[in-house]
Amino acid sequence: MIKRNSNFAKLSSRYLFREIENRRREFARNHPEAQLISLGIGDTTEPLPHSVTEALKAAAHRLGTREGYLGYSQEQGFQSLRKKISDIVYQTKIQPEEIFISDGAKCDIGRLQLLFGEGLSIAVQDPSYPVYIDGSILQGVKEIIPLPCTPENGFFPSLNSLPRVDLIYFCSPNNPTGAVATHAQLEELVHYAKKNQVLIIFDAAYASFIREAHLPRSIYEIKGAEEVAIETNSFSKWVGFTGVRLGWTVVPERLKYSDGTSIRSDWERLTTTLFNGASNIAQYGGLATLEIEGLQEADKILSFYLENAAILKESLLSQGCKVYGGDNAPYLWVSCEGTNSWELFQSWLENLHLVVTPGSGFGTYGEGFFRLSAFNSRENILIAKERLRVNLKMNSIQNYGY
Ligand code: PGU
Repeated sequence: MIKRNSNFAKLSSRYLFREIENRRREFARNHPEAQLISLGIGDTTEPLPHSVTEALKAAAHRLGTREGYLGYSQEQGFQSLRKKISDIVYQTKIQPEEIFISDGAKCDIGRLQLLFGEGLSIAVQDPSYPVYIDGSILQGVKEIIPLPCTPENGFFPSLNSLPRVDLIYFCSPNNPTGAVATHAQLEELVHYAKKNQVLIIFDAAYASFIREAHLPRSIYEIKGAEEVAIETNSFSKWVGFTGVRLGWTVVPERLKYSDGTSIRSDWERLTTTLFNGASNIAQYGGLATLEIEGLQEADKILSFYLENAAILKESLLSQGCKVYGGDNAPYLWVSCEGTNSWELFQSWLENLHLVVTPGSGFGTYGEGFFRLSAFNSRENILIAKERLRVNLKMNSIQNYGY
């Protein structure tokens, strides 16, 4: 029979969020009375904006008519959607031809890993979104170098001592720390990449949460980034499309391999071969999001999640916890004061009936922290706040470990 891909043996047995879901389900099965609140996986909870739902409905309806039926369309996505993203997200700095519409950032990260193939040395922020590392292991990279991101370095890694790598993953606003890189920090990153001829994969999936105007929402706000960076982004968190599925990746024309050939043309070759385009219904939803009404409605929902983050942050700070993030991102990164993060996870599940994400699931430097997601109803956030108030008053965070 066929041999197993040996890279699977290098992965932990379950993907982080599957492991959390399994533990949550098991607890719920044994304690059906428990009112569990999930502050774990970053999954949107609020209904879609009205104007977007109307566009989705109309698109679905058109598919049921002879004149409006659409089959496969352009693999790169509707020209109208790429043009709108170019205008609104990138103020025309990025051309529609450089934008590839997809079924989400996670899927594009996987395809990028396929594009660059095996044998690479990569560097990854630690802690970081686990897909960068798990996917790289499957891809067969040679070496993974962690870039520690801690409160001490303001969650921005030191690049000085980094050995030669081919590729750096960088996520801002960051999952899980909620930190947003400043303009000066991204300049340092781009400068480093240019000087050392390193490619950056920049994940901007949470860019729409940035509220402080001076903070960059795209790597392409940095001069020269088109020569060193690919950017991936998504409608998932922006407008609640985690289930609808729509995202995009920018591969600039000016981005070249070491032999001077075009990375964009290989990306086009790969996506036309292995991807048949994002759902056309979802793309109409994307177009509606980019209209004035859609942008305003989406923004209200984003502000709502940020208010949730502020409520939780304020509550934890008032209990004396060390809390980071949450101001321009939907995640809080909380110190568990020396407690093992999986033990804290289990203890909060059993005692507080709150599901969190243990920091070590995001990397070695995530140990000693946990992540709280602000994606939830206000009602649940207030219940969670009350549970934290009552329980943390009686017990320090440490006492929730075993
Ligand atoms: N990039 C980052 C940095 C993310 O945190 C997530 C989702 C994605 C991409 C996925 O974007 P899509 O466009 O929806 O594909 N992270 C969530 C969900 C967990 C997961 O496995 O994707 C989280 O809780 O971290």
